[in-house]
Amino acid sequence: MINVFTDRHGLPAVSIKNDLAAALISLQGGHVMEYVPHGEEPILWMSSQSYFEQGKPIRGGIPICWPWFGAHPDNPDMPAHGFARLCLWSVAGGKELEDGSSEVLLRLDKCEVPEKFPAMAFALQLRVTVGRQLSVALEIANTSGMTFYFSGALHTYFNISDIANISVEGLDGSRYVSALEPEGVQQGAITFSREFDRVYLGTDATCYIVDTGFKRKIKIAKKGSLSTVVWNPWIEKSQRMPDFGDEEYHRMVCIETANAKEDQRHILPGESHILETIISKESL
Ligand code: TA6
Repeated sequence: MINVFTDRHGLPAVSIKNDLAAALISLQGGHVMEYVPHGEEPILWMSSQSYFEQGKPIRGGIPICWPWFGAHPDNPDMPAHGFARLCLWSVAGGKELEDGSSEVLLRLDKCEVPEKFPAMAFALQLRVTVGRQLSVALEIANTSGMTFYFSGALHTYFNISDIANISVEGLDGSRYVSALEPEGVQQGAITFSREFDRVYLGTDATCYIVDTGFKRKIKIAKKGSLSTVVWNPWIEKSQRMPDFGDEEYHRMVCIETANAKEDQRHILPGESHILETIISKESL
């Protein structure tokens, strides 16, 4: 069942419930906020301090970072991670699929705060498929007469039992860059003992969050991406973020399906690019 309603924050939202899972999407930012396979711990994490206001990013779930990842390359006045997550999206369609999953289409054709952002002729569509797995596919169409360049990410926050109980597999041997440390090559699985913020490059690998506390693996496959961002803010950065509880870093990790850094993309007039993350749960 797919239901469009106004949520308790006064924002338009879409709830999805079927025999396999439940999900919740805010039209603020085209933002998948919740995904819960029946009988499972939630797969996505949401801060208890998140803003839920039009024009502000939601802290958790799957923020859409577009048309730039991180700080704007030229203009420090521009918001981090682009404007797609700040705008109000619209529902373009929804249907139940034969395998028991549900599909919702959202669209963003222009940003609601155009005076601040460069005129870009684009059409964004987000295809969200909820069932045994969660697929989120951002389709970027160039409706202008010129080639345009962009970077971005599906900046997914995952719900974990505790940062001490997890490791991340799939990036062994991948080169990374980071604002926190010199660039390097990943040795083995990733574990966490401090602020961690790496962009792995040249990788189309599927990643796994191995969580011994929840006795599960979360599988993160992807398409249209050769960069993966792994982030945990740890305590000092958590304390600096007003929409992030000081101790909440224990319960989350970001594994982001990206087109970041050297993996920025360009789209010729009339063409499009799809960035897709496919998330599922496996037993340990
Ligand atoms: O994806 C990692 C990152 O770029 C971190 O550096 C941190 O800034 C995080 O994104 C959150 O960014 P935000 O603008 O949502 O606070």
